[in-house]
Amino acid sequence: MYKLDALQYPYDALEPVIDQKTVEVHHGKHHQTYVNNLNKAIEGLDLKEQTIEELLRDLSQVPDERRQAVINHGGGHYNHLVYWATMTPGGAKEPQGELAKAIDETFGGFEKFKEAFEKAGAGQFGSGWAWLVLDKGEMKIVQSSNQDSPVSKGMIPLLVNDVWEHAYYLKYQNRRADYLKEWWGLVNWDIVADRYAKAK
Ligand code: MN3
Repeated sequence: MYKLDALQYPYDALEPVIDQKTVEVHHGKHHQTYVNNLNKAIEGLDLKEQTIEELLRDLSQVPDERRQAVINHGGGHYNHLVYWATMTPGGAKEPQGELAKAIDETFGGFEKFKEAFEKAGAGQFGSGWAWLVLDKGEMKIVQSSNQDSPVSKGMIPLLVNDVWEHAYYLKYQNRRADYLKEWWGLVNWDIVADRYAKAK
């Protein structure tokens, strides 16, 4: 059984970039529903106790007829955990140290990185995610559709933005690009740096 922990911050903590109502529904309803449906998807299976990340890293543990449900709802659980974690209020407002160096070397600077990341988010057709990942040690921006998670492809997520409409629609309606731009104000780069240090 997986369970959804409370956020590390109150529902209004991401204001004004993401309004309280959106966070309330996104965490309390959408995310909670993924957890509930994940538990239904694995009900009765003889799986070892493991984190959701470990489960998604090795989907061969899941029988064929349940696998897509675990990808959808397990991905829905895990992807949101990364999303909430990297938006924790406080922390550095831009990358520092080793992380900053890697971003500069890979993307030609922080501004260029942001541009490429926003492009990935805006260019994701329909529902999905924009990610900064390490793929076999190489830093990359990738997209994923629906609740597909890069961990199932062996990548290590460092940062993610949710571009499903439920993440921004109440405040931004069809203006996904504005949400992507404003969202930088929420990223806690200390947490991303920590993830990077652990991933290396
Ligand atoms: Mn979402």
